[in-house]
Amino acid sequence: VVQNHSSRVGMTPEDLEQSVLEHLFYTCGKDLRSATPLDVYRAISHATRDRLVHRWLQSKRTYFHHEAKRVCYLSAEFLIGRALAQNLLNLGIYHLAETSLDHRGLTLKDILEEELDPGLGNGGLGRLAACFMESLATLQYPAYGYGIRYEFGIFDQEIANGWQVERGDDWLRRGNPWEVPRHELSVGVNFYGRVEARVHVDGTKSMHWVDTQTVIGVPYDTPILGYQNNTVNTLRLWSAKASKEFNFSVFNDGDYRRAVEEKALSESISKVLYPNDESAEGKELRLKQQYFFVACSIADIIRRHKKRFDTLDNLPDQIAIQLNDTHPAIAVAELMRVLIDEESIAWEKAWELTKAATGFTNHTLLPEALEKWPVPMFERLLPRILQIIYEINRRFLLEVHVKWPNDDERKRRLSIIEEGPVKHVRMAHLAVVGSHSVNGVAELHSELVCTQLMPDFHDMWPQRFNNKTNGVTPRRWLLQCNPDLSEALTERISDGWARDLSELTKILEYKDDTEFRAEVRAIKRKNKERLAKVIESRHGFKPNLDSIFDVQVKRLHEYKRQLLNCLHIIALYQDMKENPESDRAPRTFIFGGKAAPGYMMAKLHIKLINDVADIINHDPAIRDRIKVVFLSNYNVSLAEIIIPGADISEQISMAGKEASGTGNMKFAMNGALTVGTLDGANIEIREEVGAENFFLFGLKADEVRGLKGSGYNPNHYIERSPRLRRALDLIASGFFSPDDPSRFQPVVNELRNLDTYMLCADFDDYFRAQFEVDQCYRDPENWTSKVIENLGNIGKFSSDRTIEQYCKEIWNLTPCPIDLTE
Ligand code: 26M
Repeated sequence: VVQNHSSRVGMTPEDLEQSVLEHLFYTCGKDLRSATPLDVYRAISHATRDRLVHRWLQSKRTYFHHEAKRVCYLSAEFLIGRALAQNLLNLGIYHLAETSLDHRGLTLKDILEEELDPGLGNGGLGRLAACFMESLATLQYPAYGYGIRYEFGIFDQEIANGWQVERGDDWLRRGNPWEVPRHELSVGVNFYGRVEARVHVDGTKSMHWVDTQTVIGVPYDTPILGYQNNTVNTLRLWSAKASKEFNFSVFNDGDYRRAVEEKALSESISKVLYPNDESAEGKELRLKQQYFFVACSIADIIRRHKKRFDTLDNLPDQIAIQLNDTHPAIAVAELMRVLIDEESIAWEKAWELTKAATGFTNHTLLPEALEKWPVPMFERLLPRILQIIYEINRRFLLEVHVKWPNDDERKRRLSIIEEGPVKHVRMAHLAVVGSHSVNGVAELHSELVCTQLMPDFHDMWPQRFNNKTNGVTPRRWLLQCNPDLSEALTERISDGWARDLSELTKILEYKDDTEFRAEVRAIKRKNKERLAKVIESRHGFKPNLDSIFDVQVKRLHEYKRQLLNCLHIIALYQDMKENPESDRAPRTFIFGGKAAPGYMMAKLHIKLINDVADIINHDPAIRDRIKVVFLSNYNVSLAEIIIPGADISEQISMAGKEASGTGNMKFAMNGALTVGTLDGANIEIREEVGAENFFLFGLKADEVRGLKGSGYNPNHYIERSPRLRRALDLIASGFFSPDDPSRFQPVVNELRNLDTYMLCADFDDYFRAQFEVDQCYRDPENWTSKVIENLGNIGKFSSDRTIEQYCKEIWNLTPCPIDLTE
């Protein structure tokens, strides 16, 4: 029975109010008088979820009946952010909910704050997966997201005495109204054990992975709704449960304590997200996590396929599997294992199916981020998978041999197995060999994947490599986070931009419209006010709304160069102290971002920023011409407040290191101007918005490479830049750390001796670009016209465009609209 006509899912104000009251009563066990804001949040969420259910079922039915090809997006991270506001907007009942609550003296904005932000990702890669899921639903493509239901997401960051302190993120403590467990679809996953070869009477041989320890994967489904359509796709996250049989046997041995211990050990697999971005540690639990969610997902994919078809021959016509970085790359071997060991398909056929189904996206060029697993560990944990990888490699190296006979050096470079005192499995190699498509995430990055990261693979299969420049969803990153700007746009160019962001070019017509310009400025001021209130509540002072809000929010990493930003602040401070009359625009420097807990240098950079803030913010000579704020616990919901309030977006990575960046896009979409290097997607953003509307500085990627090659010496630059020298000397003198004058020696030493990320080479040009920002800001009309040029030309960076390209050029998907009356 289709439920779309019942009042339980009706869209009138009366229906919605009725549903919320019923959930308050029956789901929360409360009446209006005793309801807390959390109860109201839960009731509204359930009422909203009810309105997704029939769309969800109808989406699944439609995909099944139409035999529509789907994409399975495998990702260890989905940084989805809060769900309620987004679902209300996509359902088209946000304002309805707002007015309903209003009538009862409640504010929707406050209720939304009750939702805990699911932090199931580290940063860009996880957030990209979330934007992709939203775009896929909006464009009506059949899609499943597969990942891990971490019990603890990315840690909560507190700042104590200027240092980062980590706290566990118990994001499920208030329950989660958005997920539905599907116990009946649980999957068993094997670990350890050994492989037995059995020879059959007909002479054939089969392999059996035996004496294994089984862990159960329980799927939890979250609905992903498209923007004002009926498509609801599924994000399926796996949670680890100890298996019964395994427990029983131990219980029967009478060792109760051990039984409980081993149960806890099994369930630790999905316990916590690893908080390292861009650095891979060879930890066994991490490999367990990867195989766990991949094996569950592959089993689920095969089960669903077999329910509809009696053959696996058409698997690649029905599903596309996309690997979000190498974290799920083991899927290549696992799919081979299932096809060969469980479905008795011959190797050649299985390999053809696997390659045709699989695509791989690379997100980083940093060598320390490339995943490789020690063979001994791999063999103990996943003996059958290792065998299959060896066979994949043997056949692959044979192919290399045919193409380049007697080139052992090339074979060594290409091999999936890295030789050495301990052999390692190179996951990126496995992913490239097992895929029909390999893509980078911005033009420059994709180019560097071919020429620097994997030149031998590119030599071998040039057609396999392609680019898909990242994008972000305009529903969350404009419509939801910036309602005033959204309304101003819609008033001028109607509401089509939210589905087709290229329509933003229509706003360029209003570039010289004084009224629109004034409105753009007023909106920015209001968003700065909103941000200023957050700063005031946490830091006890309210930033000057006339100052430039200069923002760098992203994970802390040396290559992203928060330290360069900090050096600029120190230099500006010294200039002002020396020349108190110097007439520069007041600025509020805002930082946010988490450092990996074991990344000592990044943590020291946080401390430096906070110590610099402490001195400068309290220097009476500076008054409020410079303020520095490090906002703790940067996450998706904080980004939704910070980004619309920014005047300047800092995108200052060393050229060639930031694969794409996606924050850069969000800022430009919200009326900030970029100070940036020619790195990642910055290059394409500048191309789109125009060089005159972008503050460019710094070395280019090939210049960085050239300098590195010819022996880079930071002292060469330090000697020539009095400003830089003075800033470094000030840090080294202990001026910012009087309680521990040598605290920042490691920072200064790194810059003077190595300067791995070439801050010294870029410093003077950065300072110059920042001076131009200053000059420009003094001319509000000029500034505003640059802001509008950015807005009007940012359409390319919608994840809808990115997803259309994946669908056409890699996945071969066609839209499958959902008709509720069918
Ligand atoms: C690896 C091993 C163990 C634990 C964690 C990891 C790991 C986790 C996340 C490694 C890398 C991770 O993320 C990398 C990442 O976020 N890359 C960013 O991807 C974005 C989306 O494509 C790009 O915009 C960014 O430039 C890129 O840095």
